[in-house]
Amino acid sequence: MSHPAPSPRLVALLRERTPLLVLTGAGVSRESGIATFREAGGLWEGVDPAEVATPEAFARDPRRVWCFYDARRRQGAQASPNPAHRAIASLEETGRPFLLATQNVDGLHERAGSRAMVRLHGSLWRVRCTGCGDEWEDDRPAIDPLPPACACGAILRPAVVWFGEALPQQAFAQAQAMARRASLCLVVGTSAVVYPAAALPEAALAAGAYVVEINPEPTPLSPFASEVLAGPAGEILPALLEAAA
Ligand code: BV8
Ligand code: ZN
Repeated sequence: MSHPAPSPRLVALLRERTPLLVLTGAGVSRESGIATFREAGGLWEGVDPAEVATPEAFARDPRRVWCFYDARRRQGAQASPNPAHRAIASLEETGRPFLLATQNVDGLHERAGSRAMVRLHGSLWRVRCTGCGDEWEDDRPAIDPLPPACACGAILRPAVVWFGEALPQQAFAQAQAMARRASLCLVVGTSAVVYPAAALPEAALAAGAYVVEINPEPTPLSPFASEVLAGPAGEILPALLEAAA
């Protein structure tokens, strides 16, 4: 399938050693077989986010929320990083100032080797106690019984950021700082509707960055992007790196 060729400006910027910010959403894991949220067949089809991705939903019915996340853990455990994750991981090895800010909680960027990264919406593979506040890695593919309990007796929650909850302060501040200094910002696989993550490309544009959207579909960001490469990230990103090699 032919894809749009990157502009000479984008190829030149990729070859430079100037600061680069990459922002990703669920679309970057699509080619790993993980459902996105807002597309047809996505996670929000038939499931109201207010029922499974808010603190109120969890207080009302922790087991129902845990079933939603446990299903995603099972799917995530079966998935592997795809060429998009690997291309992004290779971008941080160029020695330029680099940050990956992901909205994804599936852990595939980490498994592809990304290190210079922040998780804006937490992790599917971490749990937090609603009682004593302890938080730790828990990579069991399936948790039984649900909801799991802490040694202190309180129930555990997924350590993800739900609607109405603040993003991890340090992670978001790091992403904002890079948005302000980046000369290039790649926005990959996000519908750009969830704030404050969706404000990062706007901040990068305002600071004069060249903002490139990589997504098969248009989003609210598309009209403002410096360049749009319409296509699947697993094909577009490797081709982009090859063009800039
Ligand atoms: C906050 C949990 C304040 C983790 C998620 C009214 C009431 C309440 C809140 C609000 C409101 N109005 C606005 C808000 C704020 C709200 C918000 O923005 N709502 C939107 C929906 C209107 N934001 C919040 O509540 C945030 N917190 O504001 O707190 C505050 C401040 C201080 C103190 C206290 C409180 C919290 C936001 C995080 C919410 N958590 N999920 C999880 O379960 O994963 S959101 C959910 O959407 C995911 O986290 C996901 O990361 C995020 C964004 O979705 P995308 O990743 O973009 O995925 P999507 O399916 O939408 O799009 C996929 C894209 O990929 C598509 O464009 C598709 O075309 C493309 N694609 C498909 N295939 C490919 C591809 N691209 C490339 N290659 C492919 N192959
Ligand atoms: Zn506890």
